[in-house]
Amino acid sequence: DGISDRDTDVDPLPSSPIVLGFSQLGSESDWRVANTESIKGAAQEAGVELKFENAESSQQKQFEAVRSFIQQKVDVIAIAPVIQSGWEPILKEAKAAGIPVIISDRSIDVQDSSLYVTFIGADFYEEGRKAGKYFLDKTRDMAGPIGIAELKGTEGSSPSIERGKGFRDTIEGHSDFVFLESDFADFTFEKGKETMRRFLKERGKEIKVLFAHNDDMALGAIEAIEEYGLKPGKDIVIISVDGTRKALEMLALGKINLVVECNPLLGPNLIQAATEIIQGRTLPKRIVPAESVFTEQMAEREVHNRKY
Ligand code: GZL
Repeated sequence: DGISDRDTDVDPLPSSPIVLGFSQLGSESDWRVANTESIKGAAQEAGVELKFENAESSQQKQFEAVRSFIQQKVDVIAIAPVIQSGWEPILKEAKAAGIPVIISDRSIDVQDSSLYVTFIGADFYEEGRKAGKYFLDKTRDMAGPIGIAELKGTEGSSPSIERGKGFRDTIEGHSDFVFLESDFADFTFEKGKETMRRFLKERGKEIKVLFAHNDDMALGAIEAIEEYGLKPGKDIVIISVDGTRKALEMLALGKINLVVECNPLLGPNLIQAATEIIQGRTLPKRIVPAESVFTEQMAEREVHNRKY
């Protein structure tokens, strides 16, 4: 009968381009800028029409962006959620409109996981554990009490909550350590510098270790530490997360002692997931990008590989 036995269970890509509405949470850090560029680049390469909205760290603006994507009847919605709570109502509106949702970068706290197709993002708890393990190694020969300062990211965001928990869970039970100072600094250079200035004013040389939840805050803290007259990476052990070029340059200079990688290049994963949803494929509920750690010894080689 001449009918080909074509594989009929996967729809061919629609002739018109896929329209993806993406609510990006902000532009607070080098990581975020790299993440945005990765997503825009991957969409362009795949011929996906990207509607991009930057919420400048406002969850309310993210809700408005998602609502506008629903009104425009986009094919898929993707969200990088600034904080993990409060997402049920808007996700129910997307579900009612029959538009699939992908969560990208940070995770959300919802009872009904059918409200999104998949979450593509790092294991922040594991990143915190990596920081804790390094901290234990690095301070093994230090006499206690070892004062810790912590620059937390955005309050209520999953990376900040999970990195802090992974770090604490790894070092608890070691009585030498004491958290002297811990505060939110929104993942930005400026807030990191300002907060570290305050920590030093209050605690000075008692601070032996700084755990910064991202590179931008660590870079700000380095300036505050040098202004104060101490040597970052020497007088204060500094651990950071992300793996940006600027942080690896500080690592090579010995001003940061460990950078835990958090990969921002999620664009290809996100575009692939959106395409597969439109093709009617089923996706895993969770997609975790590969990532490692950078030590001082690795810095020289690695700093030249950084794309962001
Ligand atoms: C982590 C990401 C965090 C980065 C920060 O996936 O959400 O937000 O660690 C960024 O640099 O601001």
